[in-house]
Amino acid sequence: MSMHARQSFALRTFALRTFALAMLMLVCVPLRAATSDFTLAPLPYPYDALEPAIDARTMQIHHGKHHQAYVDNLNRAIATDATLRGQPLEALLSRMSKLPDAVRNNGGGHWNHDFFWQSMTRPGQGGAPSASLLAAIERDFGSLDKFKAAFRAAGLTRFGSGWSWLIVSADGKLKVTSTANQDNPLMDLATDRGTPLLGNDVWEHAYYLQYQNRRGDYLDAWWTVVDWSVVSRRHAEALTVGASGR
Ligand code: MN3
Repeated sequence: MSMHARQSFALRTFALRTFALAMLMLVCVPLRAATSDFTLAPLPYPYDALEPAIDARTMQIHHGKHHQAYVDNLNRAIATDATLRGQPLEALLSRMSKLPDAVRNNGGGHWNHDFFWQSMTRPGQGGAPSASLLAAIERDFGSLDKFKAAFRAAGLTRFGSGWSWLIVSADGKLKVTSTANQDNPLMDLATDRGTPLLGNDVWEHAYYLQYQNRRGDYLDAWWTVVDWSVVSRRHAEALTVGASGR
């Protein structure tokens, strides 16, 4: 090989490698960003849709500031750890006892709020529990009113900040529970684990502008915006998954 041919060969190899590397980066960089970073979804209704139960200003700050901060802080918390990136949030929740507090607080915050927004609809449009869900509620609580009283009590007695939940346990039974801060029943560290059907945010930021210290009034008004069609669908799905897993 002549000197000229060697140089030209080396140049071509270099160009080819550079091209291949550039292509690889083009393909991989967006993939990595798309699969591992979390984003804030828009609310499924306008900010004022839940009035008078929840006022538009509360919804605006709750979704645009609080929920956005959980998303941003979650992305920050996982950014430098390859073992935490590119996974569904539920996969992180199920091994939360082994993860940093920043992932627990913000991962829980992101999941809980997505779930919360989807659980509500305009007053009067939430329908009623399905026949199957109502039967399960009557079996495990005695009546719909007794269930609501238990759920309200869980929210009212949660000291400080947290959530009240209706869950399906592994044995298929319904249960009312509550968690502190941004924990939830999907986390392996939860006292009562199960599949959430309904959750209410009892942090002061969820109601303070409109209700101040009257958490009980917020909890009572909240039933008018619960979307029972969503809760009923979650119940049917939980039973299907539970039955195939047993
Ligand atoms: Mn909140």
